[in-house]
Amino acid sequence: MRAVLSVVLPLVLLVLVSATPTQHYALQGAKVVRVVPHTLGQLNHLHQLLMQGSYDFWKEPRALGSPVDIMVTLPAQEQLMASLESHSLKVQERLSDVGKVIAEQEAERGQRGAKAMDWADYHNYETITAWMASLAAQHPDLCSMEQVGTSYEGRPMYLLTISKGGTDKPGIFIDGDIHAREWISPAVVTYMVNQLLTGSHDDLLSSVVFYVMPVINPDGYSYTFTDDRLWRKTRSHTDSVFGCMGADPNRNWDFHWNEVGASSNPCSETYAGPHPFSEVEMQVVRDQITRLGNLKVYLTFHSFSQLWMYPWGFTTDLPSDWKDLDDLAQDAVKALTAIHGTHYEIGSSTNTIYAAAGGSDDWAKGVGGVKYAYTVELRDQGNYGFLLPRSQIIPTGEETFEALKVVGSFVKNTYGK
Ligand code: 0X9
Ligand code: ZN
Repeated sequence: MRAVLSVVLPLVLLVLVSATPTQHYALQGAKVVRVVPHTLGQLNHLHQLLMQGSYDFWKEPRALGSPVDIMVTLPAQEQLMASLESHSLKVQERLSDVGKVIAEQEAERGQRGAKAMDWADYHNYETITAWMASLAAQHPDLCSMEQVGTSYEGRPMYLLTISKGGTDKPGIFIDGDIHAREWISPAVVTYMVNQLLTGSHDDLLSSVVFYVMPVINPDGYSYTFTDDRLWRKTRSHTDSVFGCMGADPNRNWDFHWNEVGASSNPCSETYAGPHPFSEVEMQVVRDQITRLGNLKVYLTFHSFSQLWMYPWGFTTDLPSDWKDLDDLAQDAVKALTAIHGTHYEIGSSTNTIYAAAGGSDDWAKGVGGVKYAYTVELRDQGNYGFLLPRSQIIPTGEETFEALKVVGSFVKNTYGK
C-alpha cells in the first residue's frame, strides 16, 4: 500500500500542480516583506520604489510608523533587500513563498471539487451568479435579480434587490470585488446576503431595501481564477506599448479623478484609466446608484487591513458631516469586534490608509449624494493579505454581518417609516 501511495501521490500532486496557472512558477519563492518607515527619508524612498513600478505593493506607504507590505519575486529579492537596507529599513518576512501558498490553496479547492455555493471556500463567477439566480427563485417574496449591464469581456452583471413588501424604503447599496484579487470581499458579501434571506430579518427587510452587487469586476475576478491569482484591475485593453491591460476600477470614478494616489501609466496597478468612467463595469454601478432613489448608505467591501473608512480619499479634509459617519462606523465596528475580537481602525480614507482619488466611495458621497459612504477593508492585517485562508470566510462573514445589522437598524430607525 505504502509503495503504491509513494508512486500515486506524487503523480496526483503533479497533476494538481500542472493544472495551476503558469504564473505560479513566476511567483515561486516570491515573498511579501513588511517594512515600517520611521524617518522621512525612509518614507520618501518607499514612495520612490512605489513610483518605479517594479514591485507589487500589497500595502502602500502612507505615513511614518505605518507598515508597508511589498511582494517581491525571487530574482528581484537581492536588489530590493539591498535598496531597503541602504535606507536602514528593517525587513520582516510576512509570506515566504507566495507561489506555494497559491498552489496549495488551489490544490485544496481542486480536491474539494466544490461547484455549489458555500462559504467553506471561495467560488468563481459562474458559481456565484448561478447561486444568485437560485436565491431569487427560492425567495421570490424577498429577493429579485436583474441583469443591469455587461462587462468588457461580455459577462452579465447582476443586481440583487432584497426587501419585504416593495422597495419604497430607504436603501443600502452594497458592492464587492471591485479589486479582483480581494476574494474575501465577494465571499463576505454573499455570506451576508444569505444571512439576510435565511435568518429572521423580516423586521429589517420590511423597513430597509438592500441592493447588492457581489462582484463588480467580473472579468478581473474570473482572471484571478484562470490566470493570475493576484490580478487587481479590470481587463480592458489599453494603448500601452508593453501590452499592459486594465485600469484600477477604484481610481476610475469621476470625482477629483486622477488628482492624487493614481497613475496615468497603464502598467501601474493604480492606473486611473484614459478618462473618468472609461471602465464599463464602473459605468454600470454608477448608473445603478444614480437610478435607485433614496440610498442612505453605500458600502464597498475590499481587503485587507481591517479598516472602516469614510470619505474623503482625495484630500485630508473631512466632509462637513464626518461626525455622523464616524459615529455610525464606531457603532458598527463595536458590534463587529464583539464577535471574534477582530480589531478595526476607523477614519477618513486619506487619513487612515492613503490619499487616492477616483474611488467609488468618494463618488457615492460627492456626486451620488449618498450620505453614509464607506469602504471596508476586511481581514486580515497582513498575515495572509489577499490570500486569506478559506477557514476565515465564515468568521469574517459572521462579524461583518453584525456590523451590517447595526447599519441596517440605524437606517430603519433614522429614515424608516
Ligand atoms: O486603494 C484602494 O482602492 C483601497 N485599498 S485597497 O488595498 N483595497 O486597494 C482603498 C480605497 C479608499 N477610498 C478612497 N481612496 N477613495
Ligand atoms: Zn481593494
